[in-house]
Amino acid sequence: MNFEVVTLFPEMFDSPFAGSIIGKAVAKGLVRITAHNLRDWAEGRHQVTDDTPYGGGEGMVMKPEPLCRAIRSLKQQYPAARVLMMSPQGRRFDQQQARQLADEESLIFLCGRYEGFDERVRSYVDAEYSIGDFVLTGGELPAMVMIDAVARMIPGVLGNQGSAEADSFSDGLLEHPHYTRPAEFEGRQVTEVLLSGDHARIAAWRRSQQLLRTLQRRPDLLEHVPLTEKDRVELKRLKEMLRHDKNNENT
Ligand code: 4GT
Repeated sequence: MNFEVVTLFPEMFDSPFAGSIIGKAVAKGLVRITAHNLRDWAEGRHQVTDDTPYGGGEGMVMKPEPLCRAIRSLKQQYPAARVLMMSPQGRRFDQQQARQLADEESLIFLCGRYEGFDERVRSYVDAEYSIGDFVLTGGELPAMVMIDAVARMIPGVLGNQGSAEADSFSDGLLEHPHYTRPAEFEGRQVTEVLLSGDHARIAAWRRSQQLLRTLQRRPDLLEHVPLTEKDRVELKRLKEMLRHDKNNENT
């Protein structure tokens, strides 16, 4: 899969994907990440990419011509590519979209700086994405976040395919807790279930822990997840357990 990034700071993309799992996927040829300098598509001796806003006001606006030339040139090279604009006004990026975008052959990321893009660039864009309700100084970090989340969903990128399937959100629930050796750490024992070797019991415990975690930390997620009848029974038991714990808090 090709990730083409248009940015004023291409060097920002060097180290984040150098080592690590994504770096290995690049080495294996599963993923290609190319950062392009927007300046290369700017005109004149000074290769200006920004200008003052019409109507006045603070800051600078990214000129439309260099961005549109960049899009045209990259689309010529990758005709199937989807053009994604990084923007706090975009639709919220989530795991479901990471999975969907991983099916694409090529993605073009537009990273803004200053006050953002001239509005007319938006008509050359397929989708606008935000990674959360906060403002950053540029779209580069959001693009890196999206590239990491999408790339790890490509078959073969993660060593074992099971870990992508077990991720938080992959089944709509948060992940169960993880433990490794030692079995006792600072007086705290790993639950006997995980040491039992009884795979059915371990699976049931983990599912219950997923439900409990999600109930305690992200109850909003429970409104959309498909739950089995067994899940519903367990969830009811967990809710009663929590209600009972709460009633005993003040006694
Ligand atoms: C936040 C996000 C984003 C920014 C986000 C244009 C100039 C936007 C700076 C850029 N901030 N981009 N994509 N929450 N800032 O995703």
